[in-house]
Amino acid sequence: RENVYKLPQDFLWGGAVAAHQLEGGWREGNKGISVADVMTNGANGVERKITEGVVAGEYYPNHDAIDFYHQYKADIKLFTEMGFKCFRTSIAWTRIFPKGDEKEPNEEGLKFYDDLFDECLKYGIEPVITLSHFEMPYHLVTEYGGWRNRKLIDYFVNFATTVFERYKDKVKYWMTFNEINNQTDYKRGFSIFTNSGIIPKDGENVEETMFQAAHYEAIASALAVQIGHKINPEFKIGAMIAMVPLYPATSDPKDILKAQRAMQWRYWLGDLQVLGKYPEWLLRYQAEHHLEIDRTLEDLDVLQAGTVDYLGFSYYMSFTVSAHGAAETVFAYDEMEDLVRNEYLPASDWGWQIDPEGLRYAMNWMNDRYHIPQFIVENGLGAIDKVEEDGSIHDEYRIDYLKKHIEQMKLAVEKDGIELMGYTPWGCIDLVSAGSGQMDKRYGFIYVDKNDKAEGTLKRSRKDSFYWYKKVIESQGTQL
Ligand code: P53
Repeated sequence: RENVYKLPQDFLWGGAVAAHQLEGGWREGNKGISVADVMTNGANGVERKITEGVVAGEYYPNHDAIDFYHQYKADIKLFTEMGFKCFRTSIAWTRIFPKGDEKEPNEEGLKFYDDLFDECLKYGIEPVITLSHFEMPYHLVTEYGGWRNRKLIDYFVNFATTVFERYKDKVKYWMTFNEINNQTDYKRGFSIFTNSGIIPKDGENVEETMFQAAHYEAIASALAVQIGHKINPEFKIGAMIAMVPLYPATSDPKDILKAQRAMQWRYWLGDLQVLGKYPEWLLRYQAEHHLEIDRTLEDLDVLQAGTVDYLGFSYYMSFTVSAHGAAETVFAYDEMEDLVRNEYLPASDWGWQIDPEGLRYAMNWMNDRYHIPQFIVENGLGAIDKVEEDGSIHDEYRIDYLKKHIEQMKLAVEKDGIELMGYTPWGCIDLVSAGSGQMDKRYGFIYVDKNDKAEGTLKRSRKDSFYWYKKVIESQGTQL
């Protein structure tokens, strides 16, 4: 490998978003209804509601979002001004297959992404594309029960094949499922719905359902990887994992073991996609708990044959676990019960513990385990921004957060020798929060004039971090 121990010349600096969080235009161009279209706004500490279809009188922030659907040209110009080398977004599945189970794609949706990618390429910006980012067709939920159903594999593969074929000369970097491992925290309705379109039924063993859904998704991902490589051998197709390292609360061996098992619990979907196989502990766990999973021998071959080219991941925070809480030290790890505060770390206003060194730790942990290139496809600080009288926005807290994380990212590359493809901070332009549905939880370098009550002109303006990030890219990360 050339350029080892420094950021490569072609390092992909950029920014990341997802279709449903910024496009709006929820009924335009024949778009169908997605799972994001039936989620209301929440607030800090208040979960979003998942309604039965779109209900009159409720507010659904993703419907209009920041109107990127109509304003993308001007927004991409702003990304260009910052010097972006890449732009990570997703293709809204419902623009291409409005219901999800059609045979033929919707041409208007395909055309929209042709234009969007052309606009990026015009400025030398590489599109980095997630296939499924919390926005699967809602019809697949109501008709098929979401990813409980093996049929979803075919529908996803049809979608993936369609867009691989269509954009094979425009897009080289792909990811299959966004934060596929969120659902290991299956007790949280949000995760299992946004990942897999699952609304638990009364009396359902949701843990079993989660294992089934995740299995089908891993198969769908592995098939997509194989098909993608046939369509264009140059494609780089990655997994996308929410990386939140879990630390032991103390040096008590019980805590150490708990933290180790918590890491295994949270990252086995990485094993499926990167190593192409189930870890032994998980097979044993499923057998012991009499979980019945539809998993054929052929499936296991597919997994093995469809391992990913790189590991994309998001990194925002770390967690700390204790074996001294409600649950005894067992194999299972329960995110609702086992987490404790880490007294060494500050937290954001939303309680996300800020831990730059955890990024370096996490990158090393993944490298030791997987030995494949990494791509930081999300990182950032959600915060309330204040617009001054003169229109300026002094977001030094955001600059401070990103600067410290980039420092650790560089150490992981320069001192630890990790191969890193790029860095795309989350929400490079303000958008709708996935977790809370808020606009006022902002991540952007670019401010968008719209608030939690849907008021505002949608006008875009540059925050202090905009000028700062431009300099970071220009100096290849040396001027922080
Ligand atoms: P929001 C939880 C934990 C870590 C990342 O999140 C998460 C979540 C889900 O809330 O999601 C990712 O908007 C996700 C993005 C999301 C971003 O992180 O809740 O891939 O869609 O917007 C930030 O502040």
